[in-house]
Amino acid sequence: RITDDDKLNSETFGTGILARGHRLWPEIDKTCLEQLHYARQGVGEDGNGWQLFADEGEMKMYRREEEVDGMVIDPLKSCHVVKGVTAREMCHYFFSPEYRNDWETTLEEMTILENIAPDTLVFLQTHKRIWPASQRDALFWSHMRRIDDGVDKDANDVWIVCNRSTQHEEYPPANQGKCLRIHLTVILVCQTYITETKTIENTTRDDLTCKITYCSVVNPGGWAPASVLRAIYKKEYPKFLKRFTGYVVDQCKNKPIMF
Ligand code: 6CM
Repeated sequence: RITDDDKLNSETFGTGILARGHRLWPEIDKTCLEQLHYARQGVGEDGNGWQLFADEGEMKMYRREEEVDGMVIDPLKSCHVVKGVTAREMCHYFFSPEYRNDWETTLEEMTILENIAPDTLVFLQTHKRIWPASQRDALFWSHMRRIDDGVDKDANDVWIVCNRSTQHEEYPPANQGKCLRIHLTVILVCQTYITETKTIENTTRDDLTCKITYCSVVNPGGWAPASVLRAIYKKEYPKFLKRFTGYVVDQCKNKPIMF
């Protein structure tokens, strides 16, 4: 059980202090750094094999067509720019279970299997069945942290949330044959930019710009027709990013800024 003292310790001593002793910690730490490096590479000057499939205002989404054993696992990379919120706020709403149902449109049910630390949770989610495919579930750890490695020199701060599939003894895949288990790796990287003439103390929401990179690779965990899957992704990913970012802007509007 996480107490208020633990939460305070995590704020004082920084990321991972409470999760560090956990069996998943080495993998969580390594995956976050790898995924951050991958997200920072962008899509390159000439697209580098990335195809732009959604281009709406500031939001751009790219994918690569990839298959393993006949299953579509197209990696996705997207960037967006949103005004009026911070990187931490964006990550807070993406990570925290209490808001997930407000913005996640494919969700049927969500359970927290393990509360490792205030910034590290294990989730089991069942997603809505999309005809004609079987229903899917996902079991994954989720970790949120501030990045302080000095790489993004122009940004005021950088926050990430990384999600990756894992196993849990009590919840094996295809339990009772109901769902196929998808395998996912997801990272949300957010950077806050503040109008140059402002300091943190006199910043208002009009001075904030949040740059977002969202990358995901989802293995559907069992055969699904490639054309159906690609059509679903093409529709659902832009819908998700617009809805989620709009939701965060809305939630933050009349609240104090959270850096
Ligand atoms: O990253 C997103 N959401 C996070 C919190 O829920 C988390 C979850 C990812 C699950 C991604 C599942 C996508 C596929 C769901 C439909 C499965 C149907 C398969 C049908 C086969 C034909 O990282 C946002 C995810 C937005 C996805 C559009």
